[in-house]
Amino acid sequence: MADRLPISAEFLAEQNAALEAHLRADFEHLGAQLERRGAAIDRLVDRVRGLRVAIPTWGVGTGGTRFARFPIPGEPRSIFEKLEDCAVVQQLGRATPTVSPHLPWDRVDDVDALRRHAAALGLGFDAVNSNTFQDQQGQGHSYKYGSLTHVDPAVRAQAVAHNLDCIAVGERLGSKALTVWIADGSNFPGQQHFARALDRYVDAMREIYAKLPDGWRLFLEHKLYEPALYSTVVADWGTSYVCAERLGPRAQCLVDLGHHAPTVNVEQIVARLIQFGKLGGFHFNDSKYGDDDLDTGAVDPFRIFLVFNELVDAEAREVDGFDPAYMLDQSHNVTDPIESLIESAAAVQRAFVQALLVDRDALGAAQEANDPLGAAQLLREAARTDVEPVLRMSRLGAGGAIDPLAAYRASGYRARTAETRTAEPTGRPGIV
Ligand SMILES: [Mn+2]
Repeated sequence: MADRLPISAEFLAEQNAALEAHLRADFEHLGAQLERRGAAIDRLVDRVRGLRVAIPTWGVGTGGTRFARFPIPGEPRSIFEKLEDCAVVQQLGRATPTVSPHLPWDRVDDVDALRRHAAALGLGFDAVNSNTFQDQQGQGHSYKYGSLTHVDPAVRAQAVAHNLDCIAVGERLGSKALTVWIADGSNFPGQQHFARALDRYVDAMREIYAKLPDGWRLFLEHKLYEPALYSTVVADWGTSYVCAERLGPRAQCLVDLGHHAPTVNVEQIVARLIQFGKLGGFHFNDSKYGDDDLDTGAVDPFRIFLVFNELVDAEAREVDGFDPAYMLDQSHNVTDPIESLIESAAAVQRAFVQALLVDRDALGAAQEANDPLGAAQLLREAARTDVEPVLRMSRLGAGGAIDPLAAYRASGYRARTAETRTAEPTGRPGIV
């Protein structure tokens, strides 16, 4: 029972009351416009309300670069406080009811207490993320030269054991998936044997896959480069696909939008993975140069629209087994993470609704008729539709804030946490 919500219902009602009349007028106007295009606005509200985007626990801490991190007052110091911040995002935006935990950063003695704490805040748990990209205190073997692909079987065994532990904790939290991203690779030509390293990865992942509980999926997250700067073992979607295929039907590929070469056509990768039955889910973010982990839609909102265009297309075609998991994966270096997460979840919703507006019959006809401009125009028409009233009405109906960012700023939440969270953080705040 969600009985410990951080923002009071009275405050929310007050905030919404000031905006509701204008929202209803805007909604009616947009509804009439969309009706002329054959779309029912109430249906869009229902659809967006059904969209769920998980928040990573590390996303509510201030991120940083390899140069510096600039913490803000009132940052969460523990997983319990991180969940409180996640609850604010969910309470106001109503798009993010689950949290994706990370081990060992979120390790606690009493896992059941953590689950109860989340439930009291109106939150559940999404995919568990393992970490074999850094060494932990007291760890037997170092991951300096790799984890699941390390040349030493003892290191690989330790990394496998950690992933199995993540599954065990995830089961008690109510998770249904394990996401594995490894930092393994090399910094020098010749340092690592490409084929042997990948063989070791598949063998180690087989051990993890074999222990997946019923109903669980295993997500393989590829990444082009970094922290390894010459080669990465699971560098691209093709490698990821082959590994997922070798592991079995419950292994699927996870697409982090920032984990590709800058010129790669990500929406086409998405389409391919859908076609091959291996699209597991997403880590949403945006980027200009590399894995920048900027806010979703901040740099190129058309790109996320094009990704959702593929997702909505797959759904419309009722592709067998199509059930991608959505999560934000960002590093908030210069913003209040709560604000970034609120806006990013809305960016995902916006792209989804706009993609729903694409006239798929007309698009198919334009493709068959070799009408490039006509096809592109159908996408542009959908992408430039201001669907904000749909998002706002969806939030209002779900008990959230019509304008979640404004409500958050008016709530004084961060100032309150700055007063209460005064001691030094015990854990790592965000990704650096
Ligand atoms: Mn990611």
